[in-house]
Amino acid sequence: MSETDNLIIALSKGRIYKETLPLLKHAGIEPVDDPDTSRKLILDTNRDDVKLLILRATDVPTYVQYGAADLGVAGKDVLMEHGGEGLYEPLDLKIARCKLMTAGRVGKEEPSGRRLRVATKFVNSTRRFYADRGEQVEIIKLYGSMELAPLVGLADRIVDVVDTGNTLKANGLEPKEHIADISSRLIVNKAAMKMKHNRVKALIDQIADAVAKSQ
Ligand code: PRT
Ligand code: MG
Repeated sequence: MSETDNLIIALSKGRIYKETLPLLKHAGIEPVDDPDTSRKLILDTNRDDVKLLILRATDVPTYVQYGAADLGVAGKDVLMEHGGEGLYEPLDLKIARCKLMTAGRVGKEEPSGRRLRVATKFVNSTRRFYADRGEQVEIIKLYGSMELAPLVGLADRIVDVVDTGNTLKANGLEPKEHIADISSRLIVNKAAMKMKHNRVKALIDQIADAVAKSQ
């Protein structure tokens, strides 16, 4: 890894890509391929030495941790699950904002005589949240469509990110407890921060400037 190697930035498709693009543009980086129409997973940019990796949101911290990408953009929800090993988190980008919450069926009481069952893909954050409150719960790991679990009796509660709350409402659910405010963060591989310091530092400064101007 050296100052002359490519600078690789890991992103996920969808809202993070869309909201990161203007920040990168401010830093002089513009993709030449469009991830929505291209099947490429490595996108070229207007800068010969900068490439974008398009990944699943939950995989972004892993690629950056192992140095397969130098930098990345990931939701705090995803970072709290990952644990942050091998990463610096120098910047809150204040994009893709939402809240991590518990939710359950409207008006439904907590079960008596047994532990609360909580379905989620955020098992670490969920374990920590209930442990901090001294509550013993049973956590059921799901990979998607958490909203379904309380409707079919799989769980009493879910833990998920909520933005407008429309998805919960449409499924007869309501938010219960607030766990954390979420936004996306710029993350940097620890070795890249040293070995590619000039370009990484310049990029962080330019993106910080873009964030400040966007507020
Ligand atoms: O979709 P995929 O399975 O590929 O992965 P992902 O859901 O992790 O990726 P993506 O792109 O959907 O989300 C990336 C990041 O955006 C998340 O890690 C969050 O930090 C952030 N974010 C912000 C959100 C939302 N808002 C959001 N509303 N992520 C997901 N949602 C989903 C939520 O899970 C629920 O299904 O949208 C639905 C709720 O929206 P409301 O507006 O109805 O409340
Ligand atoms: Mg999604």
